[in-house]
Amino acid sequence: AQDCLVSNITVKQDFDRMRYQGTWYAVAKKDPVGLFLLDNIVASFKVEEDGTMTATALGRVIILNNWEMCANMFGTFEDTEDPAKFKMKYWGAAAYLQTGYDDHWIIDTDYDNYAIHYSCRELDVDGTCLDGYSFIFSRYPDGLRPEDQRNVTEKKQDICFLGKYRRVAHTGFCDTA
Ligand code: AZE
Repeated sequence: AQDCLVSNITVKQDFDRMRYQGTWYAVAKKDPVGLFLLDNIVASFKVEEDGTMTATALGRVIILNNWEMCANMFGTFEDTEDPAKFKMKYWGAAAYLQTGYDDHWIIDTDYDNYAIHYSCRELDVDGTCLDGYSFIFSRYPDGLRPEDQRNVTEKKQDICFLGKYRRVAHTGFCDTA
């Protein structure tokens, strides 16, 4: 969307939740306002027997008085009329973690290598996104394949977050949590 209107952002056509299942490593992220997952972010998606999509996520966080820990998060996805747009209800394994209800849009994915996620938490009065976050996911912890990078950059621009991403390190911090 050249105009950056959230309502003009296009998502993956005919999104197939079955093929989206399994492990995705966050390789880059655009942060929202406030507390957020820092790094070592790994998400795992699953389609339940009744067809509902669910996910777990791990990631390093710093909460309260500079307490560093691995957040163990859960999410359930509510379907909308668009198969690639969900509402995600999420919560932490521990009560002091975050709970929320966010948009969860799959902008693009080839299911086997990369995925671009988008969530706008707050719309501005002009219809652009005032507060949002996004993850670039890869099936590999080392990053994106070179052949996927151009497309991912294009999509970052389409969602008006180009230049706002930071690389997500994978150091093994959450590997035994
Ligand atoms: C996501 C992948 C699918 C499952 C979930 C995700 C989001 C999780 C958060 C967690 C924030 C935790 C904080 C704790 C102090 C999109 C990665 C649940 C937003 C800030």
